[in-house]
Amino acid sequence: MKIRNIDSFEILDSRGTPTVMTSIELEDGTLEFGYVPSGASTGSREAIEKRDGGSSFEGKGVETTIQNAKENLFPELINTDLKDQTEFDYKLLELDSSDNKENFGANILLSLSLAACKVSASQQKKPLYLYIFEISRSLGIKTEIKAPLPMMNILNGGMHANNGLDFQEFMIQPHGFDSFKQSLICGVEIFSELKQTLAKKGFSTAVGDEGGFAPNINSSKDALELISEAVQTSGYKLGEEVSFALDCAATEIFSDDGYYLNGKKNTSEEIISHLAELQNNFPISSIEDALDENDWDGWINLTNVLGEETQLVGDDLFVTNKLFLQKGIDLKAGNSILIKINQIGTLTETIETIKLAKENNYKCVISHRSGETEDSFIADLAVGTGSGQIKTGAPSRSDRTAKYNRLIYIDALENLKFEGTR
Ligand code: 2PG
Ligand code: MG
Repeated sequence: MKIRNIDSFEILDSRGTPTVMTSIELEDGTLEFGYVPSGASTGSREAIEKRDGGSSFEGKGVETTIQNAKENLFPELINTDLKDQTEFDYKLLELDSSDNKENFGANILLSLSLAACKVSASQQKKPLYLYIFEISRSLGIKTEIKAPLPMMNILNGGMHANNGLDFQEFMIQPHGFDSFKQSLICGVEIFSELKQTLAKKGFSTAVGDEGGFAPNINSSKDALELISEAVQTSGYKLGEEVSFALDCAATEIFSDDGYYLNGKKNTSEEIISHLAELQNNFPISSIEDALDENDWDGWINLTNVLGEETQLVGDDLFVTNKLFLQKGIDLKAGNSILIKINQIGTLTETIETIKLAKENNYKCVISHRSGETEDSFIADLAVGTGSGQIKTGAPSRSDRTAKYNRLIYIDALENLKFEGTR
């Protein structure tokens, strides 16, 4: 069906930073919106998020970026036939025609790509996750719809909090359950028990960017001890029902000469030993960005040492880009990938990367950004691509719970298969 109109708006993300929302209206009046998230600890190879510079919003405004798209991009799309997501996304790439989407900005392109997907699903009266499932199948992913295992970031550090924790995310994976809902309930109960544990010890229970607590502590061991205590007091079995997942976001602690933990310099071998030691003391099932985005040799070593037992997730390393994922596959660096739609900038490319991962037995974790919106697209993406895991923050703050709530709804409708056990 033909596109009747496209419009874009400068809105705010969960940190109050401007972002893009774009509407696409079809000839029959069907109207949907694409919302774009934004990261704080970004990989240098991510598709370009275009901002205006200047003085308003400390240079982070997107009004001029939107104006440019209205004048030079939208007229090329209005009145064209929106038949197929892949065709539409490839057209966006052709019209942008730059290497990393710097011409119009990945934020503009993603807002269009998501709006196109949502408006097509609505027009065809299909639930979004089923429409995404169809696209996935058409791109060759052999999958079924299923509920993802939540990876809940209940204790925040790094760039997402102003405490002394060098690692960015301390997550729980409630994997020992038969359904998504039971797994979620376990996560919620541990989160609320953690609040009591922190309060009893005199720590702040204020939350960081992803809804997790941000107590003023400065060691990973202390963080994991506090969470272990909360797991045990809430009656769940550590290791059997719930494991830990870390996002070290190591690109942020790396500078030319090494990795800095509490001001002390470490080599990549020392970081690997540190993680191995943490793993001897705590049930850590998954580690994301253990090393810097350019430390490929370190990643190969890490994968040799920990990869047999541990999910090693590349975020800044792969930036949801199949070229870097292919490099990782060839080098045997990591064994899993974080999937962030705005790192690559179109839905088609996102799904192509998921396909490459699945074909090479790399696990996929669909992920939010630390700057989110109320949109829950990634919940449908996780179900529709059968990706198996989702990372979308603590069960706190609507920008995070919107995704969990959408999953609760889809699960209730579809009685989704849930592969909780790792
Ligand atoms: C990450 C993300 C999301 P940001 O590093 O994995 O948790 O953070 O969006 O700031 O890059
Ligand atoms: Mg990360």
